Amino acid sequence: MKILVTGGAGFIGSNFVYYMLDKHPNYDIVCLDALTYAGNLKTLDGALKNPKFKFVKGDIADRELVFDLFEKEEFDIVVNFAAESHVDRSIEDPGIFLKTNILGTQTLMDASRKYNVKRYHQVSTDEVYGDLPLDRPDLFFTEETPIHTSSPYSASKASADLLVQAYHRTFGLPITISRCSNNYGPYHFPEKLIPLMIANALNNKKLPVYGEGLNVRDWLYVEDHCKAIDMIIHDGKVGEVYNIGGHNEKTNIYIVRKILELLGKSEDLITYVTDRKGHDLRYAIDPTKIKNDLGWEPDTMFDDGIVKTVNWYLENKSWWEEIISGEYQDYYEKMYSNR
Ligand code: NAD
Ligand code: TDX
Repeated sequence: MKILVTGGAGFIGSNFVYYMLDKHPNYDIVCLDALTYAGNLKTLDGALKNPKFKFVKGDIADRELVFDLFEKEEFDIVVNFAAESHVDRSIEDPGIFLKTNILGTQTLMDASRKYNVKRYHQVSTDEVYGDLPLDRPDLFFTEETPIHTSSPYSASKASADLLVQAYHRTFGLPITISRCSNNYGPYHFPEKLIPLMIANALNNKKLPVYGEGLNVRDWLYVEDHCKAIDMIIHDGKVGEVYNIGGHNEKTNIYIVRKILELLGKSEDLITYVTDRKGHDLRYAIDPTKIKNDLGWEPDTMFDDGIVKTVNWYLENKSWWEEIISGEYQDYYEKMYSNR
């Protein structure tokens, strides 16, 4: 079995590469990644030592490169993680989100059609469903919830999902789609809530909480997402969408306080800043379908996962310190100074 993992130098893609090399030692894994600001080859150091793993630098929207790669490698399965993934950046500059997330997906599917890939799996997000009200804890996203997006990021992901479903219906491309809730764990890029708060707290910098910190996210340990995708590409039904989430809803302020507590830092570091434009209130996944159909359930509960994550950032300071010392400084200045 040969699997193409796009975006494998990013957060979830790299965790998936390690998960698959460990779980299926006889599979060949090829990673295609453009190494944008969010991609980091050092993250794949361990995988690069494995003869069953190969890294190719390239853009998923580069047709010539993608078609050449598919011709040469004859993939059985494609798992597309490659994306622009940060909502705040999509509010600043939507264009690259449309190019990578929509046209990149199209390019990969065109190549999958031409070279008869047996399964094209699209890694999507719960953000395609929009948000839920804070005062209706009885409501959850199911696979039937209508697409209803808020940010240029989520609109680009939803566009890609619709295109993936159209390629299945029109061309018979054997696709599956997964829509997961917020992930956390090792190799999470420090522009996102949890690693940003850990890095800032360790550097005794202010922790910028948007609005009142009452927005709710449904957090899943990254390895449980990888396990779900592995199950879907092997046993999922072609043409289907699977929601992934572990019923773990927390307000942002709860997360920030928990991180401060685990690091033994003062809550005086918290600062409330101007809210994100169009800020989604609450995400909450109903994972009944993947539980019933594939037997998936999460292994890591939040109280353990957050301790493991904080410890990982303590033990791997060089990984994130190098990232935040570079162009990230300009990004941080632009997004957070005078906010
Ligand atoms: P990330 O930003 O950490 O990583 C994205 C990776 O894609 C990087 O390695 C980057 O270099 C690569 N990439 C970007 N543009 C590319 C291009 N044009 N060609 C090739 N490679 C390119 O993102 P992540 O958090 O790991 O998210 C991975 C996927 O999972 C995305 O599709 C995202 O929408 C989805 N998702 C993420 C979450 C989450 O909580 N992070 C939750 C649900 C779904
Ligand atoms: O500095 C911050 N302060 C803050 O209050 C940051 C970076 C975030 N927040 C808030 C905004 C959100 O309510 O924390 C929450 C989480 O923010 P992000 O980490 O940016 O994640 P989110 O916007 O929820 O999107 C994530 O989950 C779904 C991923 O980045 C997406 O790629 C995925 O699809």
